[in-house]
Amino acid sequence: MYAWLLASVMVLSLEVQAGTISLAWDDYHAQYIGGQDQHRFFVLSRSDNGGPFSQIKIILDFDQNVSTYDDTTVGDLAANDYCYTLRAGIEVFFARDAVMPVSVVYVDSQEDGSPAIAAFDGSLATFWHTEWIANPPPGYPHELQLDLGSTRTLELIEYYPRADGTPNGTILDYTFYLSDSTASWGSPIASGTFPANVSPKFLTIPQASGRYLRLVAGSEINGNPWASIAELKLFTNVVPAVQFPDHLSEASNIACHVHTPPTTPVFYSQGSIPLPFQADFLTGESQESIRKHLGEGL
Ligand SMILES: [Ca+2]
Repeated sequence: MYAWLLASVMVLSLEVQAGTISLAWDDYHAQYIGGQDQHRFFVLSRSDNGGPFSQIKIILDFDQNVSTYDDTTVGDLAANDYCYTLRAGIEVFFARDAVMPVSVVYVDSQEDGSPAIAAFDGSLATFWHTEWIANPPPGYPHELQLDLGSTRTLELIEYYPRADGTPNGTILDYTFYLSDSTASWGSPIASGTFPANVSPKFLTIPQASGRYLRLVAGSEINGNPWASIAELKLFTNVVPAVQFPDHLSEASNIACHVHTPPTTPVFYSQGSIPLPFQADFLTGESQESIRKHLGEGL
């Protein structure tokens, strides 16, 4: 197995694992696009066995600095070649389908008047709040489990903190699980730390499906013992409206898996301009094959 990469706008690299090609990139340049109401995304395209590049995935980023993607749709890696290229763009708005929870499976704590169902009743004016009248109130971790009614694929979770001007209960550390069984949650689909403010939070979910959604909240933004959610909005079939900044209008990175590697490093140029790619060669493939892939990739 072997990989090479060509870097300009974003460095793109890959590693081959069993049945999967794992891509990673440095999105340093992409950090300069987007704004308060505009979010980054990446368009990943793939060429199979020297064929034309076609889009295989739009990877939503928001402000999460997403920099990896596992392509599990590849065939036999010992017999096929794959090349990838990645573009960065700005999301302006989305087409997307809402996934509506149907019931609460479990909540560890809820105050009278602020039940867990208020976290998905469609109103930002109502919210789930853990008990706060009790002395002392129950502390973290707090947990919420929702039934989506059937096995669903989630691509996007939006967390809206309280909209009434108080930050009380706004979750800082989070872990989400999605499973068909509340007895076996598996690995988290998302885990991390939200920005410590009351702005809406956006989480992209790569290739996850299940009937039950579980949130384990680890802390509150001001260190208080409560958790609260005005709305937890869930979406699938998310398609951003694409907008490419001029300076990122062309993909100029490429990373390839070639099933029969070359024996020695080979360097190429396009016209008189040296190509800034580096190669890690393990065993033999012809220079013509590398040239072929490189030429078609550009
Ligand atoms: Ca609500």
